Amino acid sequence: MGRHRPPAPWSWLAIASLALAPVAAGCTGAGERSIEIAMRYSRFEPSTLTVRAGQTVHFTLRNDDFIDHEWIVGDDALHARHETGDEPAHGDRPTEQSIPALGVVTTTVRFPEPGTYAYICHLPGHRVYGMVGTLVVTGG
Ligand SMILES: [Cu+2]
Repeated sequence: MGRHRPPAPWSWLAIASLALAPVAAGCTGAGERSIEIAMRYSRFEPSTLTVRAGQTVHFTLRNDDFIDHEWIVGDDALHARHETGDEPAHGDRPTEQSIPALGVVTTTVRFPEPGTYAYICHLPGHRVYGMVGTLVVTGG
């Protein structure tokens, strides 16, 4: 029969997410954690997070804005490189993600060392505007 449903509004988001960031299979279990970070009005929510060293963290990065954003997590040296760099794309490093306007990207990261790291959007002007978060990795 000619039954035809209009595409659900979430379907293209799911497709974009799959295309951008294939996520590891099996996302629940001991030593694992899921965290969602929203990008809204060019701010990260939440802007502070604490995880345990060695924990496998599944991040869902949800961009609610009509402009693109980045989520790049690491130490000061890494951020200094991104601040001055001009990489057009971030390859497939799980700690460096581009999230298109209204898109959702998933990534899985393990932070082996305790420390205080930052997650920052390095698109022009976004860091200064306040697109900065703090990730504390506590001893396992
Ligand atoms: Cu941004």
